[in-house]
Amino acid sequence: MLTRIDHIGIACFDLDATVEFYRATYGFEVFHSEVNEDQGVREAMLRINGTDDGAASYVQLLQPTSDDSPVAKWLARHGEGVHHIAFGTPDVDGDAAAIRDRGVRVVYDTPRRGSMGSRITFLHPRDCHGVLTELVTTPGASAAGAPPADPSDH
Ligand code: V0V
Ligand code: CO
Repeated sequence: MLTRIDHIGIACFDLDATVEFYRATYGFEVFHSEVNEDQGVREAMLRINGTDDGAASYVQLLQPTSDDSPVAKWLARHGEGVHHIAFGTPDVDGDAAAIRDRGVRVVYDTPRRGSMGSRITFLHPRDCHGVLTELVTTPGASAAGAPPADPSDH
């Protein structure tokens, strides 16, 4: 099941200015950034810490790329702020199916492509006490814990 917080997604109007705020205020650097046209976002992942399954926790800053995207709709209604929380799991397909069986609406029939080649799906906020909730499986993350260090590193 869900093993950790993968990221907190934050909607912003100006990605570069928001990245600079996080850098100047907290010292967080951009670990990865990409445009995801399917999701209608330009995003930056700020890496906060490593975790024991070999993945990490991030702040995900999101600027919409189109006016009809979920993040644009959210910004128009609420302004900037926390948009979603994402839990990490080694098995997004299995967990989404199990959660759907408990009566929570899962937004996609099949997980879609997320940041850094991950597979993601979302749970409807109206079924989750007002929180848009994402499930994410990071490629290479392991249910059994982090893989042993590569001996060639020594
Ligand atoms: C909408 N609602 C939210 C919300 N967005 N509540 C809490 N947090 C949010 N972020 C509420 C809204 O207040 C309404 O509540 C209701 O849901 C319907 O809202 P709507 O504006 O009419 O929106 P819909 O129905 O068109 O779409 C809502 C859903 C949509 C959740 C289906 O936002 C969606 O598909 N989200 C998943 C995709 C996404 O958000 N992508 C951007 C992040 P009332 O008024 O009815 O009570 S991309 C990402 O995270 C990536 C790439 C990654 O992590 O790798
Ligand atoms: Co996300």
